[in-house]
Amino acid sequence: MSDPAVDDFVQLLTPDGERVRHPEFSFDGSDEAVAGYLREMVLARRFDSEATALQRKGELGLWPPSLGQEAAQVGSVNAVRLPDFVFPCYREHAIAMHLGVDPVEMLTTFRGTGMAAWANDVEGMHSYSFVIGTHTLHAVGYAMGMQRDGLVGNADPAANGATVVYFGDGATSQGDVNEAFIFAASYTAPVVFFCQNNQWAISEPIALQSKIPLYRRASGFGFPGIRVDGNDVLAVHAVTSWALERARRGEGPTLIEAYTYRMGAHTTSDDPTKYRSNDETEKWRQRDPISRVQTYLQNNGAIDQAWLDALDAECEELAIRVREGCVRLPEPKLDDFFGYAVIDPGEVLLEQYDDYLEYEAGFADHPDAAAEHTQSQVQEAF
Ligand SMILES: Cc1ncc(C[n+]2csc(CCOP(=O)(O)OP(=O)(O)O)c2C)c(N)n1
Ligand SMILES: [Mg+2]
Repeated sequence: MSDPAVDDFVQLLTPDGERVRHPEFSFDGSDEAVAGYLREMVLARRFDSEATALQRKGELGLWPPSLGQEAAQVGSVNAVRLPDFVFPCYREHAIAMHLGVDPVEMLTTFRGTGMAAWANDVEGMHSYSFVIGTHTLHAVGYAMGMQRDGLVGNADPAANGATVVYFGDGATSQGDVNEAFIFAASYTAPVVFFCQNNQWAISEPIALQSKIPLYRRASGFGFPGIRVDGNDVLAVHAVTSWALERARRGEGPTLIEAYTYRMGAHTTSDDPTKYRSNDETEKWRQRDPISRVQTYLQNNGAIDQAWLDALDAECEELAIRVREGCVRLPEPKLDDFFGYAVIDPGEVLLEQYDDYLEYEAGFADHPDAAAEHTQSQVQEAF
């Protein structure tokens, strides 16, 4: 599908599943590796749809779907290896799964029963950032620490590392992100700024957010910017590998704009039909990141129906594990929301706490009252 707005992006696999050449970037991995990416993308999509359904059933307070962004996430994270360090935003479920996060553990954050401690169990990854843009500064600071620890520019490439920070198109309007760009440029920090331009920041379209293609902003800060077809897992892998190698060698930051689309709602609290057209969503459905990889692999005989059936069975197993695991998690506790927020609650917060207890007591005869109301607290806090 041609789109004049995106003529300048790097693409290696068309929406019809055809491999195409690019003058600067190529994907040299095997079809077996590509099949591995397809598997990760399909499993991540299944996890995402189960989590969305669990929120609808009242088991989670909130869920930010990753539907449509699987290639951007799987392609880029497959270019990461230790001692690289990843700073994700809140929608990076495929990335977390790739790095070894247990999906049920991840749900504790969205059920209000965990403090994202799951990220501590995974090497090379920070917990999700819910505050837009702040973690770009953390990623630059960590990258500068890597420089000082001698993890950049060594003759042995395996000894070198970099950080990758994931953020959205909307985040680029935050001061923090622009400050992170300046710091990274000034100190030649080994960081890859990976922007998933999914066209929307809740209900605000990219056209309002930026008057120029986002990747072009990098030149004003003094480092390369590249726009890649974010629904093409091969192109995303090629571009991210290039940027990471450059950073690890000590040549500084890169901004990658992965041009993609948020096919679902912003979160389960949002109704996208209020601000975008079905035509737009349909246009992007034609560019689905999963179907093109599957078509490519099937056309060249790298996978067959038996392979797809086995993946389907693996998805079913994952879905059952996620559903059963989620309902077995503890119920969220009101005290935790207040208790973990501040050390000294102060008069106003204590007053709010008392008001809330009184409000909740009004539902005492409803068996699900406590769970329902503490979950709505999570929603409000986001
Ligand atoms: C500092 C800050 N301001 C506002 C919000 C509320 N908020 C949550 S998500 C969001 C939009 C982010 O859009 P984008 O960066 O494009 O990421 P996407 O959700 O599309 O992945 C906003 C404004 C927030 N979490 N943090
Ligand atoms: Mg966005």
